[in-house]
Amino acid sequence: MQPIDEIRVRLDGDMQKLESLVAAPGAVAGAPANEGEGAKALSRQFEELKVRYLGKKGDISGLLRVMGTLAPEARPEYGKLVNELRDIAEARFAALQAKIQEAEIADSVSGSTLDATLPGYRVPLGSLHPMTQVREEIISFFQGLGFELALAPEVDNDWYNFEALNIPPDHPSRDMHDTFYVDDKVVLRTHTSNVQVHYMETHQDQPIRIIAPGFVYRVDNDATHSPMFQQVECLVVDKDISFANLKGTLFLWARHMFGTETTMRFRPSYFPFTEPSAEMDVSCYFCKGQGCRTCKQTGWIEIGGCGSVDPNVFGKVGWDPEKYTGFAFGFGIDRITMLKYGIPDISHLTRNDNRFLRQF
Ligand code: FA5
Repeated sequence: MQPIDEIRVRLDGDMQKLESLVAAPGAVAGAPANEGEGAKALSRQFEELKVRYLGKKGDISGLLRVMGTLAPEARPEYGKLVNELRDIAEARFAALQAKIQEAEIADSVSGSTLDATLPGYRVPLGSLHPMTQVREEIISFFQGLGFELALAPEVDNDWYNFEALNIPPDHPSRDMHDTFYVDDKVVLRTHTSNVQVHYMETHQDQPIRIIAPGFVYRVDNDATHSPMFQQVECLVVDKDISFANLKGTLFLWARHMFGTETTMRFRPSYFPFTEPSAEMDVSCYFCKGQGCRTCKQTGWIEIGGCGSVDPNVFGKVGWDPEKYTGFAFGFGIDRITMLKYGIPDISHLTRNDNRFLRQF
């Protein structure tokens, strides 16, 4: 065991020397005219010493290399002692390295004009846009019910935005006054319902449960209408899906979003891609259905459109309407945000005015 003891004693001596150098006042900074030299020299010495003992060709690895020359019965004990020595060396080097780093930091601060007690620069903290908060809340609610996130293009073919959704060529929503055309056949999508066609085309003959948020575009502009706004679409398709499933799902969501006192109603409506179709209203969030300015004294606020998937749409995307039924709905995220936070004009949402945004 002699070589082990010899290295242990030598290591102890070398480490003590270096440790006392590090502990000596001013050792790290070196001579004032030569600031930093002391720190560099110490680091260099530290590295050299570490390599000498712990490097691949260092003294401690060297001890292991001679293991093969020992009698087999002596090897386990020898290996144990070498490993112990290596652990001790590693711990001492790690502790010394931490001390050198601390001393370097202390040195760089002392004697300089830096006042470490001054407060730091305050980094202004932003927050998520209210529409983003509402969108995330809606998505996470539906994901909790097992809906999968899906997306569709904002610039899309006539087929996906209109034709496959059973919207005939003479439908008013196809008019230049309502829709932004890129060319005869390409439009900025006017609703997120295009996701229904994309998804059903690519996921044939299987149950579907998706939530699809996104931007949509219409030639619209007043206090509650914007030319670019966000919708969120849901589509559920399976065997035996009924209008009651739609109502149940929306009721759960409305109570989650607007509070447990919320009630809702369905008004008969018309969408070419759902049959029957309805507009969904929720009881006014502000007056609890009593009637106020926000709900135009009606006690109700319209959230969006919904209905059972029209069999013609199944036919257009190659599904069997005898086998599958489904429901879909599409809500305006801008409107829901206005409702939730009492925002009177939709343009506040896109003006980028910090006085407005800081409130969320
Ligand atoms: C639709 O867009 C249908 N695609 C919804 C749908 C999906 C029905 C699936 C059936 C099945 P509508 O045009 O009503 O429906 O728009 C839905 C919601 O978008 C409206 O209730 C409103 O909240 C919002 N919205 C519509 N136009 C604007 C606009 N210009 N600015 C802001 N929000 C709008």
